[in-house]
Amino acid sequence: MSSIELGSTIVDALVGLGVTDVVLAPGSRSAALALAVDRADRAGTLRLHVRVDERVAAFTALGLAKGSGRAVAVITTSGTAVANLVPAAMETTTAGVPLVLLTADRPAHHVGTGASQTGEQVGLFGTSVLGVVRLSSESGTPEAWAAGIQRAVVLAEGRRTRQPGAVQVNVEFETPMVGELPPPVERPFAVARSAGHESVELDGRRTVVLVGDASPVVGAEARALAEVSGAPLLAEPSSNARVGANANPGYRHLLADLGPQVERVVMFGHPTLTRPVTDLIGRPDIELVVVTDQARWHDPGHRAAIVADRVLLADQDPSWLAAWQAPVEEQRRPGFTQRTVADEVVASLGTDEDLWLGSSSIIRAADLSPLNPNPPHVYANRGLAGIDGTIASATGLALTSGRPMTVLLGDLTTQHDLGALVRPPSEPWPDRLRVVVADDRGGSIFRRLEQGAPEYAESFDRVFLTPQGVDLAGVAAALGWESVTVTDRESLSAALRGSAEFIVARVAG
Ligand SMILES: Cc1ncc(C[n+]2csc(CCOP(=O)(O)OP(=O)(O)O)c2C)c(N)n1
Ligand SMILES: [Mg+2]
Repeated sequence: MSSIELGSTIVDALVGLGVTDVVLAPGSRSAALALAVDRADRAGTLRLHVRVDERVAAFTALGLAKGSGRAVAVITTSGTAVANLVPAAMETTTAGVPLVLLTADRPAHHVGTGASQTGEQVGLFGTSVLGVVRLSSESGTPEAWAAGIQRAVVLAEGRRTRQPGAVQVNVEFETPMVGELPPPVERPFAVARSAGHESVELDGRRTVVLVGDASPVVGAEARALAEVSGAPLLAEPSSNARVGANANPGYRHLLADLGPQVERVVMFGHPTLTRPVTDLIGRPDIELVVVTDQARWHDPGHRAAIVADRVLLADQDPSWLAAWQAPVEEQRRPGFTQRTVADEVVASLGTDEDLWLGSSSIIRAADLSPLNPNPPHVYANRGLAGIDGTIASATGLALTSGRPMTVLLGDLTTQHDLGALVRPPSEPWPDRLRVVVADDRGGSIFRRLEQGAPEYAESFDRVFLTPQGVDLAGVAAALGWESVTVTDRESLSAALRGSAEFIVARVAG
């Protein structure tokens, strides 16, 4: 990828999103953008305005945007030029006027080296912008760049937030900064709706309903859509949609055979758990429909064709659903494993209970566990999938739900949050909060990642696995929890039926 391709793609995307006016204050680092907007102006696809002073350029853009109600883009070179946009950014963000600040920059590795016209441009606008999008000619693809421009324009115009303002798009251009412009590309964009009441109608092409981490309300909505239309339901463990005849816990394995036949994915929530799912939603040949009523939408593969608050899906061919209902033959590791613990815990809970899953292997194990016909509400911190604060988060939820809460998590995840086991005296505390630790003595997820390969064996234990050997049951007992250690399925099952508040399951790593 090159700077001229990046400049050209940004301008194509602005045109595709309905931007009609661009103001340019010339410079060197922004050359690719300058050449691309000049061509678009000559072709009549947008109107270019050139000003020497960036502050004047930005206020001119403000006037254009205020008059038209549409986002106007301002292009600057790197260095102090960028800071000249601050006054107009302050005014537009406060007044609710849509502006896209395209600030050309050097590649990040030049910042702080004394390279010419190079300073910290990201963060410069502080609270004067609604958000920052970062693009670089050294990484990404034209699809990714165009998707970034789409997010910037949608945010600046407040299409989903109803709060217009300024958005910075900081664009790193590597040398050579000029070259032959590639032909303009027409880009169809996801129509990001804001009203939330209208539904988008989808035809009957072969569709799967994919549900990542989602609230019980969103999970129920996703399940209803799949069941009404007869579509397969691919539901992660914290989707709250993992139930009913359209869901199959073996969906991850079925994707290998049936994935290539998928023509459309209707996605709810935030899927994060497995590679086959990430690959599916990044595929160029499927139509990705993102259903969300939030301002931001998940689309890591930059493929969303539609972003909508609600959809109606035409009936699916019954043989399509039947193919996804086939039982899956699994190869399971023998012995007492994270999978055994996940299966037991998921099966032991009922509809009037809550389950909080820790990050790392345990939530992926639960992704293969048999469906519970009367499932609990399931929660997890999947925003950034940290192993921090898991027990404290579940405690907070249990304090509002008033329902019995079981937290199921790994040993390092538990150790990370030991402070949450201290019950503050005289403070409100959940009536029934129980912790189940799948203790395999270390971060065993890393065994299944790239760093688990034999060539890194010498460093593996120290810098990835970090086995701690903490007597977690002893620590919990010292803090007043009724704790027990179990080493097989039967004793775990008995402990789950009993009164233990802190169960350590010693599993194989
Ligand atoms: C706050 C935070 N620090 C580091 C990580 C990186 N990380 C992901 S999984 C993991 C190990 C978790 O170990 P454990 O809880 O024992 O689960 P296991 O891998 O054994 O299933 C670490 C350190 C993270 N996700 N979050
Ligand atoms: Mg572990």
